[in-house]
Amino acid sequence: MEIIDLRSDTVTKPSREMREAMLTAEVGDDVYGEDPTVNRLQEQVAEILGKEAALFVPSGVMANQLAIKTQTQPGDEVIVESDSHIFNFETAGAAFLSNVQLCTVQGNRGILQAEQVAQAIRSKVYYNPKTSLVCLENTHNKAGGTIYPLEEIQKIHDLARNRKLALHLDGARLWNASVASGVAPKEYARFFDTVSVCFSKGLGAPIGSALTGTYEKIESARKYRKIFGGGMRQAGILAAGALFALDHNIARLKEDHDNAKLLAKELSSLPGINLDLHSVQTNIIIFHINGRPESAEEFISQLKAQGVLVSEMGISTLRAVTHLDVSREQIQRASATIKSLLRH
Ligand code: TLP
Repeated sequence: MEIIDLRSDTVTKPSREMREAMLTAEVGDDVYGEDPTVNRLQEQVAEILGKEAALFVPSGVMANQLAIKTQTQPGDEVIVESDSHIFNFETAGAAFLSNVQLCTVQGNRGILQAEQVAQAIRSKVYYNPKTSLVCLENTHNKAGGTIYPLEEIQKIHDLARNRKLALHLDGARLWNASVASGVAPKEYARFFDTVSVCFSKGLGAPIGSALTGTYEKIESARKYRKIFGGGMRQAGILAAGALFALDHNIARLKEDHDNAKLLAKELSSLPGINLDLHSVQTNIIIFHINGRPESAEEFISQLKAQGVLVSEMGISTLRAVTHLDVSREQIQRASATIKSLLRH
């Protein structure tokens, strides 16, 4: 049976061409800073994001956690959106690794307004935690791949500057935001002190993320990367996959966005499914089932038996993600499978 895997855009496998680029990569020991391919990737990413420096890391979680570690002190507080990846899916890493507490603020489709952030900043009384960092997520995963409006980012940036807070962007899917909105990654990145980006989601590389920022912050992150166990040796093999992804797989994200819209439209017309079409702005579809099947878990196992994989995001909430390993035709087939399942 053919499997159509819509659980995440992380499930893609490197293409033959990407593997060839990895096979022929020039390598060296990156702990000594001597891997030419890693260095090239870091320079290229810094350039794309308009930052002084970039650090190649094994995962998106490590990039976010390094951003928190380098911009807080133990006992500080970090403002994040309630549905953010940092709060929900990073195994309490901020508490574990940086000894900080997270202050969650509920956004609208994952988007925070500057006034909400302003209200969450602690006043400077000695018994209050010190607010030191604000983290935004663009696109916002759990909200359904929503895009941050640039004007709101600018307002949050101005607020952060006035209140002397650092601002980090979890840009695991910044590439998607950029392709869908037409706003260059640099344009988003200029409002943030640090930005993380990922090569192993929509871009299809097997491994790797990067954290970008000033020389000073990235040097500090390099030290913590080593402490966290992320100092890699001949990582140029991986960096070559990421470079290939940057060169070949950004513009094509539009296909994933078109496929997501097609699937979302089909799903939203089905009785028994609730879906906010306005939130489907990139490659993620969050939808809710009401009544039958009774739970997301049951729906997932019924769909799996038909060869369609989606993921659970709550008791009755599911997520489907489009990516470079699913074609339009497969999207149509997945949609037909879901339709027939709901009819029975
Ligand atoms: N997201 C994964 C799961 O962890 C939910 C997925 O399948 O979408 N930031 C954002 C916005 C993410 O969506 C993810 C991964 C990460 C960071 C972490 O990246 P990795 O998995 O590389 O550590």
